[in-house]
Amino acid sequence: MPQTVLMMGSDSDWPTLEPVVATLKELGIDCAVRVLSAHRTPEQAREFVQQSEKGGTKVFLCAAGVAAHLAGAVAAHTSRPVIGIPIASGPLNGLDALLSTVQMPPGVPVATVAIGGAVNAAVLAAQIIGTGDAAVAQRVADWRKAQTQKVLEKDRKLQEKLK
Ligand code: RP5
Repeated sequence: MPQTVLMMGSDSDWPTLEPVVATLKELGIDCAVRVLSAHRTPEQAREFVQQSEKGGTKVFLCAAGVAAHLAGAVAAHTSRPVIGIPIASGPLNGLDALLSTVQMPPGVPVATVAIGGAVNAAVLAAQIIGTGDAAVAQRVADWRKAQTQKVLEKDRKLQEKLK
């Protein structure tokens, strides 16, 4: 089993989530990707979570839109960290999914990123794994340094244009 799994409520969520997999890849972390819904395939979702946990998956990333219960349902079945990604897929543009994902009862946390926060979900997963893996922690630190350099370069180019 890979170190992380990304579960999404529908394949219609995938375009928002491609950066999760791309960012995890940049950070050298493998990821299984599944379409499994808290409402439409509850038994299969539970089985997959339990198998993944047994297989050694360290972090679950769960994305859903509208009445977004996937991350919470997954958190109910594992004591591994769960990161929730609310998707802007309905008429409320993700505010419904944000509140459905973040408002967990005490004792069953879901670390919820911003609506559509795919990159942060991947970086957070890497940071969690990095607490027990020095190579991953180093790759996260390097990735953040590269991000800083990109911003400084953008600023430099803008200053050139404004001269
Ligand atoms: C949610 O309902 C999914 O995560 C998706 O964001 C939304 C719409 O799903 P589809 O009707 O496109 O399958 O459960």
